[in-house]
Amino acid sequence: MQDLFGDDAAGAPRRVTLGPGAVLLRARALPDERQLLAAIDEIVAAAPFRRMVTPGGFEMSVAMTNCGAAGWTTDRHGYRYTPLDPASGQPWPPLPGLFWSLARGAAADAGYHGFAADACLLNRYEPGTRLSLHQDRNERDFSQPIVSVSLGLPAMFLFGGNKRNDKTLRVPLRHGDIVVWGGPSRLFHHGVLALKDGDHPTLGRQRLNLTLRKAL
Ligand code: MD6
Ligand code: FE
Repeated sequence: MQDLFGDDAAGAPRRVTLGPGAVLLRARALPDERQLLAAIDEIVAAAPFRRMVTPGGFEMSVAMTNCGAAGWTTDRHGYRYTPLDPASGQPWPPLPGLFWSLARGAAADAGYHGFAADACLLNRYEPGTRLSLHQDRNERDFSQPIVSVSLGLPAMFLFGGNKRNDKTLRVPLRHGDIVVWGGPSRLFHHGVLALKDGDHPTLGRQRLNLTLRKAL
């Protein structure tokens, strides 16, 4: 049994299969930590985190922003990718080369060769915030995987199946972990439980998540 649930033991696997086509690469982003955080600061200076509104009229608890050729947004009119940041009317900040290359490398490690991200959604969780079970299906090409980078406080990730009420696996995600999924699990439902309070050495009382996609 792989160590999905407990604390990292010495020699715990750095690569864990979560489901068909879905792989957790523990600590895969750690060598790039400092440059990632510097790039995030630049993005957020140009396109600040904001709480978006769902088509149903609810303000999301998780704050979001984007970089790349298109950014994921939601408002009263629906979920979609837009080339401009609706808050500024300007293009989203460019996708940093490091994001592109890290996503390409992690995808290749998981068996997806030639991944070329063109968009990145940044999520910011503060204690108590959560992301309810959803599918990522606003991208044009479901043959391409999504690469997800976790930074800051740990979170409990829920990884389900094609049906909303399929049983979910609980996966603790920690600073530096990368999850790659595509293929048969590309449209699996997933979510994040309410973030527990804590104080991360570099990020303080928050968790950041980057999801790199080929949206267009
Ligand atoms: C998060 N992640 O980890 C939320 N979506 O904060 C996602 O919603 C997600 O990790 C698609 C693919 C990978 C993900
Ligand atoms: Fe998602």
